[in-house]
Amino acid sequence: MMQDDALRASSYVDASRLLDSIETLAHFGAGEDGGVDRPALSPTDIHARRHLIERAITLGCTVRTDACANLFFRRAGLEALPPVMTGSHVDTQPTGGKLDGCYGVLAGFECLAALNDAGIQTRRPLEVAAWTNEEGTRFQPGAMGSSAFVDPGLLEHYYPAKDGDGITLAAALATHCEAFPTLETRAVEKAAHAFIELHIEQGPLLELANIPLGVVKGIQGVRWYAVRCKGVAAHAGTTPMHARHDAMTLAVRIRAEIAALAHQLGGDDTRITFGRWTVLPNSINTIASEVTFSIDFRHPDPAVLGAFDRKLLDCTARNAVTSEALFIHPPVDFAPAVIQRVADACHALGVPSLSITSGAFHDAMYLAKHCPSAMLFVPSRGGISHNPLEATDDDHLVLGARALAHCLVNLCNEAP
Ligand code: HGY
Ligand code: MN
Ligand code: MN
Repeated sequence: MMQDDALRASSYVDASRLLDSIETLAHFGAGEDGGVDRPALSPTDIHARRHLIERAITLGCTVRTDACANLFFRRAGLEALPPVMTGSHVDTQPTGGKLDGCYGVLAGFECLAALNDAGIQTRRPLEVAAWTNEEGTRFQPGAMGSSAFVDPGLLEHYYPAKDGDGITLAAALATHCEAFPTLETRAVEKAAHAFIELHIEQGPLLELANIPLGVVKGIQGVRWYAVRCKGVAAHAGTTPMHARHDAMTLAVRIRAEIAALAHQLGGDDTRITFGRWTVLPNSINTIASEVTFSIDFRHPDPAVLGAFDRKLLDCTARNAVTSEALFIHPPVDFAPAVIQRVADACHALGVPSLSITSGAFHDAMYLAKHCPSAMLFVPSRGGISHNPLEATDDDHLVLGARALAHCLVNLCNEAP
């Protein structure tokens, strides 16, 4: 009977309802280039959250939040057992797409609607989460909401984090409270039964393999640093080249040294990015007095990540510049039993799947500390993400939601 419910739920996933919900959410922060710019806890994020809250209420869910403005949309179960959770994030990169994070939240909503349409009651509650500030572009580090859900003690360290306008996370959270004054707070409960995050792959592997679903066994490790290089401001026209202390010249040299040591340590699996540069005074005709650049280093091997930390410290000390760690997370292995549920769902739908390790980090990396967790991927067209051109074939989006529904129902009906 339970297995029928899993297949029935997946068959009630409504393609046009899911695809329409993706387009509707994308309106909040929509750019002319087809992308989305929805910074965490910004006015556009607040509007998007209000839309989700209203939709969840029409689906018969209870809606709650927590001290980090995570949103929890819960469908009651027949028994007061720990819930099965799914979901992702709805904040985006500045030049983001409409699927990164949003797809996982909206596919969770689609599963709620499919269960309602199918008249299926599950043993356990099913709870869809929208985690705050996963991207970490407005406030560092990334995955703030999910990490604070798993370890509430982190929040006091997050409160002073400032965005580019000097607004603190604490102030942004207060604005969220003002926007939703009657939202109930989710009580801190014991661990959920399981967590599954459905997400676009954001890379090329599924498309290259021509396989529509990815069974994600883990996530590689990540390091974010800020490196600050000092110089001396001086006149661009009068200062002889030999007399300059140009912070940009120093920064470019150190960037090259760090890139070389990363590739030496990490080989072909190295992923290093220097994505954010702040130049002072940032004037065409003044030699830079200070240049701060970011490092985003990823690798699946914890030994390589540790060696990178040490060599970076050595490099910055030798060059008399400073580095600040913004985000450190080791590689994560997901729970075999939940991975199996994901693989079973792909098999039940008669769809080939590929076992994959995620190159991107996700909220599931923290939920894996809270309860048995795993992820499910659908292909990204051209492997493109964090770009307005981010896209996934409609039939893959629908297939991912069907597989998610299948997993969730089976997990929701597992005995204590
Ligand atoms: O950066 C990441 O891996 C995620 O997409 N925020
Ligand atoms: Mn994401
Ligand atoms: Mn992202």
